[in-house]
Amino acid sequence: METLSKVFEDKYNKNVKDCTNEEIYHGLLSWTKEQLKGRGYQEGKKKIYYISAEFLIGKLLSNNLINLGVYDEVAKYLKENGKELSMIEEIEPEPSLGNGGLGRLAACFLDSIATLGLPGEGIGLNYHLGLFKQEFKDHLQFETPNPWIQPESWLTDAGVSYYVPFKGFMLKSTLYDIDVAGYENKAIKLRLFDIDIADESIVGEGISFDKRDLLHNLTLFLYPDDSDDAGRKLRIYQQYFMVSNAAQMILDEATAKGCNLHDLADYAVIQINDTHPSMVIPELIRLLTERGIEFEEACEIVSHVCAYTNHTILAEALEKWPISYLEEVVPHLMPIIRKLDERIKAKYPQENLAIIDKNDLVHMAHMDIHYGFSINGVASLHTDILKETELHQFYEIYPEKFNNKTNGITFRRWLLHCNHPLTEYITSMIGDGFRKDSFELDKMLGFKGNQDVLANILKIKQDAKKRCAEFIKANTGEEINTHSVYDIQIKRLHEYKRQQLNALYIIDRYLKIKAGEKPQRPVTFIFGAKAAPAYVIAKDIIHLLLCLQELINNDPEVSPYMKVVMVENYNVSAAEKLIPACDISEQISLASKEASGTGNMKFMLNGAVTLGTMDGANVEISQLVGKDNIYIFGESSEQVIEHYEKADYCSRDFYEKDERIRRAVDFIVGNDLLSIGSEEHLRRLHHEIVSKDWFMTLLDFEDYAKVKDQALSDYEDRTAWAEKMLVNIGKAGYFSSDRTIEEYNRDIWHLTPEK
Ligand code: B1H
Repeated sequence: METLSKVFEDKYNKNVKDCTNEEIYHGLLSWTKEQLKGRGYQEGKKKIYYISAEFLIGKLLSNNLINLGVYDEVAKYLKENGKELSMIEEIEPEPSLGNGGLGRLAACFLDSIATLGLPGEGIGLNYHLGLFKQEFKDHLQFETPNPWIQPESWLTDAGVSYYVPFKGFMLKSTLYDIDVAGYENKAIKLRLFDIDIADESIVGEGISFDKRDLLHNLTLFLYPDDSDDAGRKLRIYQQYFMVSNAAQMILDEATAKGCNLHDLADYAVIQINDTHPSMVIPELIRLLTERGIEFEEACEIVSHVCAYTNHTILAEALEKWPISYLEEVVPHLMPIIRKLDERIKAKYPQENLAIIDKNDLVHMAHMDIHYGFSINGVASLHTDILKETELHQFYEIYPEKFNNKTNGITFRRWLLHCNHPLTEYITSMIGDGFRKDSFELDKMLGFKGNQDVLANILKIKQDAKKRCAEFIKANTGEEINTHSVYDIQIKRLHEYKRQQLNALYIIDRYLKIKAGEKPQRPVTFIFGAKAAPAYVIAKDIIHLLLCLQELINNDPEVSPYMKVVMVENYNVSAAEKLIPACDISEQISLASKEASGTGNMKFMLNGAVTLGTMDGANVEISQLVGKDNIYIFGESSEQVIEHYEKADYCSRDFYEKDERIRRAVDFIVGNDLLSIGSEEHLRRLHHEIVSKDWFMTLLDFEDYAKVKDQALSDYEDRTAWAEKMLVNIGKAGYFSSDRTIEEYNRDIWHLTPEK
């Protein structure tokens, strides 16, 4: 710790004892950056370039210290000098370069790529204001900018820039790097492109800004709202800026290593994370032909370099850009995209395989599938649905391209960092091998039936719940009972994720308590969710949850038995505080709609029991833990897909026939809530549920309520519950992103790990 002490002396001319927490944070930041650089980077002839519009990396200080293997030493050193590392962590701003699971997955993957010693990097954009910060006022969501970049930060100017051509102008990029430490291994880089002239002062009220002022707005926000034409075009500008920089850099790096472009696939493999980076395909072809390669050969080369991951089957998220937009933003790509389309049409005339459809829309995913060598889904059920339904026509012509890569999470952040007590306890039981080989967690299962171990696991959970209650108090002002069951649903707000189903259960329980049915143990229903700024119904659901919070928590007859808390500005840091404390993990999407989910894995690893549908990775979780250790409800994905095909689901039938459902749904527009909230929002939501309910909330309500009641009653047998917790922890090894990345490398990337 001598070099660290010296940092404080050199930087502030003070002993660490006399430094403020801010000074200590900045001292640690520069010291840690030096340590990372000193470790060196994973190198190799062939490299994986993981291109993604989102990297939801979270705060980096503690994670870097853990991966550098110095966390305990630094914490001890600070303690000896009267400082708390956990307080220093609070100083760090959280970058918000992602929305949710897709961005967080990319961040977990970088951690695992570095840890496994694979040469690679992430490529994305340096959004100055990231995703918006969420604020609640009058029980509504408001959005404000989240400026996270400070004069001293984890970003390092790489001294690299490129010119990116748009119609009528060029933009010069600047490249910033963030080092991502491997766990007890060298680092890799996250490379974020930016423009120097981005100007935060153009942001007006909330997060409004001139969407056409491209010279100043290009890298201001992550996915600014795409509810209008200007917003959608800005997205295309951002995407092209990202991939043109990436393609130029990839070709430069390969050439510098001796690549003659014909052999590009020996130097580079590109993983296209959803369709946001799909323009990298025509852009690479454009650059290769500019450098003297024939068009046909350029197509061939690119088809051996690019691989595509699909993260969703929701139609609105599968990008289809009007030709007119592309002509306006990147006219030089259109001749290439047209040729790519013609080649396909010549071979496969079916409309549903076309890149350009009869409405002049460019299907980005179709381009990826035709011109990439691999396409993968993110959980076994999701990949099956892609093959059998959504992308069946492609599976028929390219069966060999399809493969599954079930998502994973990095245990460094989602166990070692966020849950020190559990990590230490597991280590005391089975040693520390699980930190590098996650499957060793399986050894925990040997302690099933051991009363001491079960008691310890319950104690660790109880302590986590106490810490979490403090966080909730600070965030929401609400006091919660630490002996209540913590039932948690934290994820983006979307109708398919069905926060509204959970809300209906809460209303039903409230009505029961009002009618005199007092449960033996209280439950705290905890939510955290941001709604896309233009997603009206999602915002209405937030409104409902906040109104329920107000009503229930202030009703002395009910609040001893249940409370509702909606955490404001849910983000990675909040997740780290909530997940260790969770008893019941809500994973209640309509079956077939959640491609994988990764929160489900984080909860399981921290000893929560899942209440979920047979959707996404819940299916694999249930296979691993067995039916006694998970609560499954609702219709299967086959049944749901059939409902959509036959268009035979009618929510109004459920509403009219089922008294219990009708009472809960009508409560949304009853006097209790109308006296708290806004009539416009509540009525619109009520109407949506009764007359549309696109994600079949009412269909699954009864089973959900039954199974949830069962889980809450099983919770009372504390020993039996602790066994369920133990099994969930022990079986979580499969969901390490190290396993996922090993599979990507084995089946798709074929890189040689550095020892
Ligand atoms: C996932 C997205 C996504 N899938 C469009 N797709 C976006 C699509 O702003 N946009 O335009 C943003 C995000 N995100 C998530 O990916 C899935 O819903 C999860 O089920 C999955 O676990 C995660 C990682 O694979």
